[in-house]
This record gives sequence, structure tokens and C-alpha cells, in this order.
Amino acid sequence: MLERFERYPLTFGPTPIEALPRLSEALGGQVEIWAKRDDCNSGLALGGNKLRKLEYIVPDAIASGADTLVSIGGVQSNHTRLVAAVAAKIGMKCRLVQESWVPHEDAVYDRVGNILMTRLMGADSRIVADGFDIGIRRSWEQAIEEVRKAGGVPYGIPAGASEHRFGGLGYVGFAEEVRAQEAELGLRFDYIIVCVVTGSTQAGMIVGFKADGRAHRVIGIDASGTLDRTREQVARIARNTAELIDLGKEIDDDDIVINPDYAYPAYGIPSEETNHAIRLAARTEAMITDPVYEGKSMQGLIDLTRKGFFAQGSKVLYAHLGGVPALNGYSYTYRNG
Ligand code: 5PA
Repeated sequence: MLERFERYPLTFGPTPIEALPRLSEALGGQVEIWAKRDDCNSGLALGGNKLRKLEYIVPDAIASGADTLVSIGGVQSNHTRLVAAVAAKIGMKCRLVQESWVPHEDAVYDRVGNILMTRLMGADSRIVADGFDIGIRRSWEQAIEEVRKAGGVPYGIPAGASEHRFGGLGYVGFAEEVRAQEAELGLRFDYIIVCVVTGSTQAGMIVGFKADGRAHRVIGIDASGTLDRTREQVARIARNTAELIDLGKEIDDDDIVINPDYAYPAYGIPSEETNHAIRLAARTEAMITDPVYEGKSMQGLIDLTRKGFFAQGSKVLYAHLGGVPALNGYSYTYRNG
């Protein structure tokens, strides 16, 4: 479905799918839990889901004649870390707006993890006071303007690369990759669990799995806490992406499944249950998840399994999208494990 789109390789290739037998057992052993390890997808600054998206955006950035990538996220944004990585790798400059998305107090929050790596890679990263919002931001538009005024040639990449017209393509590719791996493994997954915030990861998967009738089996676990906006953004990106690739099928409202039950108390703040989920995945499978994104989708996976949401014998694929560096900003929370 993606042959006619140019891709600039930033990843190692298809990511591994592995069984999680000890986690499955800890949750009752009635459901088979597997993980697709997009957290291990690249040698660029620890990798993660953004690189799949950026592979389809970089050719356009290079063709535009730009010399500076301009993007936006929170202080501990994984996305801005990976835009900084890509800029370093392709020899461009990088200007980042880091908004104060998370009302979180930790002495080293703005010095460790993602932002530390971002600075190491030479990005011009500036923290601003604005709060959480997944949409197109004034501060980002201003940064683009500033680069231009200073004589640079900016290329703008919005939050999570989601509102970019090619932002959904990477995760269409994920679905194609899963289908090929299913053929090799001789199985078929009944559900895919994915964390959703700015939307293009889930939107791409919905389009990719629509092709084999499984769009509604992609269960988005909201971590934004702003469900209506996220849902609207996922729907719009999915429909635009379906049109872009000539899918030949309409994305229906029923294809978009987002569960809002695990985003509490707020974006970037883990609940007790999130922390329990992070510990369980770590102690059964040594699979590390973070308090902002994957810990919440892990919480959803655990709770839905325990509640019997997945029929006995189901095979559930947890998409691990990365995000571990942010854990360092929560060192006090996990000081005793
Ligand atoms: C992010 C996003 P989407 O934004 O595509 O819905 O993906 C959600 C998501 N898991 C899931 C991890 C590890 C993520 O980093 N991160 C954002 C960031 O700035 O890092 C875009 C919000």
C-alpha cells in the first residue's frame, strides 16, 4: 500500500514480535499476550514510534531544501528527542519548543531522560510555559517564523508528527509488517493494544488493519485525558491517510475504538494502577514501560484482560512504542521500585 511513497530508512527493519508468557500467566493464563517491540526499532537515540512516522516525512523535508527541523512537544517529549536525532543524522539543525505539558514536580525533570539526550544531540531546545494541547500551536508557528527571520530554511513537524500529511503512513507499514510476521508465525492476532495521544500511530494502524477487516480490533488506550480531541484527530488522520494511499475503503466511526478509562488523573501523571502495571511488566518480562504513555496502555491491557474483555484463547498484541527515557524524570516516584 505504501510502494509509491518515498521512505528514508531510520530503523533497523521489521521489529520483533515476542510472546510474553509470564505476563500472560500472571493475568490468568486465558489470553496469550504478545508484544511488538517498536521500542527497540533503531540505533538513533534509543528509537521509538516516531521514527516510523519520520521515515516518510524526511524525504519531503530534504526535498524542500530545508536546513532546520522545527518541532514541538512537552519537556520530556519522546517525539522531540527523535526529531533532534533525525536532524543530527541527516545533517540539519533542529529548533524545538518544549511546552510545560505535565504538572509534575521532580528536581531533575528538565535535565534527564529525553531532554538530556535532545540537548546532547545539539538541538536548540527551549522550554516555554504553555500547558498540554495536541493541536497546532502558536509557539511552534512562531519558532518556524524565527528560524526564517534568522536566515534559515525551516521544515515544520507538528506534535507527534501527527498533523503532517504523511504522519499516518508509518503505522500503515506497521500493519503490513504484522501481517507478514503472522504468516511466518502461523497465527493471527485478535486485538492490538496501542497507546494514543496525538493520534497518527493509531490512525495509521486503523488504516493498515482496515485492509484485512481488523480496524476495530485496534484498541487505542487514551493517555491524553482529552478524549474528544484525540478521537477527532485520530478519525481525521485515519480518513486523510486512507485517501492518501487510495485504500478504496471508507473508515467508519466504528473502526475507531478508543478507551478513555486509564488516562486519569492527567496526561503525564501515573495513577497507582499505572504504577502497578509498570511494575508487573517489569517483574514478569523485564519489559520496561513509562508513566506517561506505555504504562497507561499496559494498565489498559492488564485491566481489560482481568475483566474478561478478550475471549478465552485470544491472542493480543501489545504495541510497545518506546518512551522509557522519561522514567528518569520520575525517579522519586520509583525510588523504592
Ligand atoms: C507517544 C507520543 P501518538 O502521539 O501517535 O498518538 O502516540 C502516542 C505515544 N507512546 C505513545 C509513546 C512512547 C509516545 O511517545 N508522544 C508524543 C511526544 O511528544 O513524545 C507525541 C506526544
